[in-house]
Amino acid sequence: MDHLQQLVEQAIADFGAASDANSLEQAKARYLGKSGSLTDLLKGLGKMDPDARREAGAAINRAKVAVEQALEARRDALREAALAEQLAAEALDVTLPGRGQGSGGLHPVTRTLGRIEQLFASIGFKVADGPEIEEDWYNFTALNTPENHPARSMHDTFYLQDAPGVLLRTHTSPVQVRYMREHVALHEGDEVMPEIRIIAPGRVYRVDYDATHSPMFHQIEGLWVGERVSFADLKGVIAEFLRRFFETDALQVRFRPSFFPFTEPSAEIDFAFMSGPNKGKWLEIAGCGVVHPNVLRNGGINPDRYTGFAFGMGLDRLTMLRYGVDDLRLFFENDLRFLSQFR
Ligand code: 2U9
Repeated sequence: MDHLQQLVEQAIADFGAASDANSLEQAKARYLGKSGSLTDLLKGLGKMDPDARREAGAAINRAKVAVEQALEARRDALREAALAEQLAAEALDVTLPGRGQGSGGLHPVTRTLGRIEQLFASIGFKVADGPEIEEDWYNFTALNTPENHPARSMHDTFYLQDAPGVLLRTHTSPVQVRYMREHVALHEGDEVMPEIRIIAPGRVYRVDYDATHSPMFHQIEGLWVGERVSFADLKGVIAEFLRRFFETDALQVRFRPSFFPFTEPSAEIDFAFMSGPNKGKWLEIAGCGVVHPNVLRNGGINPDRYTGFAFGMGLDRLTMLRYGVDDLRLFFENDLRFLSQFR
C-alpha cells in the first residue's frame, strides 16, 4: 500500500475513533490543518519538477478529497447520534393518562351558610344583603349607637381615607336597617305591614387579629318584625335553629342578660350538648334581643304598633364548633391540606 493510501486509511480510522465534535476537529487538524500531513505534502509540491508535480499533485488531491469526505460523513454521524441521544433523554410518553383536574369543593364557611339559609328558609326567613362599604349612619347611628360609643373608635372600625362617614361595616345589622326602610316604602298605605322575617349573612370587618379574631369575619343576623312578635318567639326560633344545626335534640339553651345598644332587653345565648365529648360545657353562640324602639323608628316602623326581635351569630364560630376547628385563621389561609378535608 502506498504512502497516501495509508494516510487516508489512518485518517478514516482516527475520525471513526473521535466520539464527539471536539475530538473530530482535533483529528481533522492533524491532516488538513495548517501543518497537517496532507497540507505539508501539498506544500512540498513546489520543490518538484513539473512532471512529477502534476502526478503527485493529482494523487494528493484525490487523497485530500477522500479525507474530506470521511470527515463530513463522521460529522453527520456524530450529529445524528447527539440528536438521537437528546430525543431519548427528553422522551415524552404521550400515551400516559393525564394528571386530571382535582375536584374542588365549597369552603367550610360557605357550606355552613348554605345549611343555615336552608334551615331558616324552612321557617319563613328570606335572605337579605347589602354593601360591605357602608355609611356611618346605617352602621351605627340608625342602630342607636351613640356618637361616643367605643365601637366607633379607630381601634375597632376601619374607616375609609378621604371619605368622611364611610367605613367597612362592623356587623351585618345595617342590612336590616336598609331592608326595613325599603319594606316600609314598598307597603306604604297598606292596612297592615306584612311581617319582616330575614337573615342577613356576610363579611364584616373589625380591627382585631388573633386565634379567635380575624379582621374580616362572617356574621349571620336575623330579624323578625310584626304585630305581637315577642321574646318568647325569639327563644323558640333560636332553640329550634340550634337543635337542627347541630342535628341533636340533646341540647340545652340558656339566655343570659346582656346589653346591646340596638336591642332592649338583650341577652347572650349559650348552649350545651347533653352527650358527647363536650357534654355539659356551656358554649357562647349568639347575642339577641327585642329590637329597640329607636331602631324600629329609624327603619321607618312605628314601635307602638310593631315589635320585633333580632339576633347575631358568628358564622365562622358556628363552623368551628360544628367541625371541631380550633383556629379561626385556618379558614382564611387557603391551605388546600386544610380545605380539602371538607370536600
Ligand atoms: C337590627 C336590630 C337589631 C343584631 C344583634 C347581636 C345581638 C350580637 C354578636 C354575635 C357574635 C356579633 O358576630 S358577633 O361577635 N351579635 O350579639 N346582634 S342582637 O341586632 C340587630 C340587628 C339589626 C335592625
